[in-house]
Amino acid sequence: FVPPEFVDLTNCDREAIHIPGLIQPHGILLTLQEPDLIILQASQNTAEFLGIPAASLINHSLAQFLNPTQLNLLKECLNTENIEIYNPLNISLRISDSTKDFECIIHRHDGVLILEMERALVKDQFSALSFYHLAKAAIMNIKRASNFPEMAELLAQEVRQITGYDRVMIYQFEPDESGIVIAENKREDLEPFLGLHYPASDIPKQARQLYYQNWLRLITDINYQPVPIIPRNNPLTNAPLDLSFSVLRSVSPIHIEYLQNMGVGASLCTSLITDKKLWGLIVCHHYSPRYVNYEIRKVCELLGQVMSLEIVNKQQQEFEKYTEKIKLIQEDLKKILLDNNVNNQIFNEKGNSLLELVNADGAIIYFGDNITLIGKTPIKEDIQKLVNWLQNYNQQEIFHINCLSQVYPPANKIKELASGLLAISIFVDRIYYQIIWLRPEVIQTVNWAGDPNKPVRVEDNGMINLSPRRSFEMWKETVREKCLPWKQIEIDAAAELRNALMFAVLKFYQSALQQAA
Ligand code: BLA
Repeated sequence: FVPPEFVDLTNCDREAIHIPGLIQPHGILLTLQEPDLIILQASQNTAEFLGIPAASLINHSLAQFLNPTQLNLLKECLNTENIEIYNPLNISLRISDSTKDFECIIHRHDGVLILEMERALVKDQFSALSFYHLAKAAIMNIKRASNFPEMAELLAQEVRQITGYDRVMIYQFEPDESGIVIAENKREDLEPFLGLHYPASDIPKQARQLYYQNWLRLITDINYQPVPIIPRNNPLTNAPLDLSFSVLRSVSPIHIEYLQNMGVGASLCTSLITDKKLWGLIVCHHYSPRYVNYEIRKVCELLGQVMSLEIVNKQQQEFEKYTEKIKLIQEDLKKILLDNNVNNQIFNEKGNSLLELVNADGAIIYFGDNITLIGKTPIKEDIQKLVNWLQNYNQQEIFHINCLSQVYPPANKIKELASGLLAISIFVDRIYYQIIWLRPEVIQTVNWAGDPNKPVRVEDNGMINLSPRRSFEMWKETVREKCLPWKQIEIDAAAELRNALMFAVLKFYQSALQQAA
């Protein structure tokens, strides 16, 4: 793993974001050795919160700051297996003559007890309702949705109402780990991000892995000064303290720069996890610093978890609906094939259905030497060359590819219409019967979030600046001359149409033979 100071674009996904050695300054972090609660490490901002410098706390027991009732409460909680269920613990520390109230969030990791304390706030309008009431009302509202897009919209709306953030987005990952904002609820004057597409590198692999394990993170003030933990290493492991499950973990400086470029002041982000996979995120942005207490964060996390289950259900339903639609189209096309003589005008009335069957933008019907074009296709001359190439070099019954230029270089000239293709072929009596579906380059089909005309900033020392713009440039490279991948259901639909075509062709030959005899 690479420490933040050595991160560049080539090793961005290896930045060790779980061991920054730093926390955000809106709370303090202590690591304790059980059972005597000896303080092993402390964040350097303890003086500000407790009036005692971090160095003076180390090797002392936390117990001296707790009255017997509080100490018993903490010990009782530490005796249970799942200590997290007690979070947040309301703890009052006795320091000199005064007491200080904290919301204390505890978990065990790396062999130590990690205790994070945030100032207990006087309840504001957002936290006046209990966890239970907030969550219940939101879930009831979201469940009213009659379809999946509506559900995502209601989720964004509820989360915004509960958190008071300026913008709440539901961000869904694509199979290539790039992502789309599929729902948004925002302050009216803000520019919308709905429908925009972002490259996978904006949320690198290790971050996605961490968000799969830990459902929630908060940045209360983008312009914060990170606070070091001393000593940096966990004395029990002699390695940097693992903050994967910490609530105060300091965020990657690259991501901070990203948010600064977006003009964001605070962010809150909850995972959506389905089928053991990070499906998406609920991303909240505020345009000035914003703190929400642990309870509100937990409501968001719970909504994320409930939604994750609902997403699986709804997606299954949508998938079944889609399968049903394809089936109907398929039946229709099969009937045409079986009721008519095979010729390349056969689908003339059903061009759209033929495209919809596999979600393509263009199609070529090549029966014998006749070509019929449907939808968006290159000019005939380019098509003839493509068909020749297919017949000479690619005689598979079903062939699909999402980067045609990799195997057929002249495709780079027609990438706007044919970056990828799906083809079914039948070869009978020296005659080809082919249907070839085409898809355009993905870059033409997505609504990406970047201005391609803006130059990439280059630093004085020649290093390329790490910015969202630059990551977009990188993403464009990864999708160059590629179409969206063909889904299995689409390939299967094509295969089934090939069976029907085969049947129709054979029937045609059989009757011709019978007539001849
Ligand atoms: C993290 N990047 C993130 C997160 C989001 C995004 C949502 C999760 C953390 C959070 O905000 O709380 C990206 N934010 C977006 C996107 C939208 C948005 C796409 O609002 C769309 C509207 N980021 C880069 C590049 C690198 C990078 C080039 O653009 C690396 C070279 C890194 N992003 C990066 C890292 C994290 C991150 C390291 C993890 C931050 C952390 O948790 O420490």
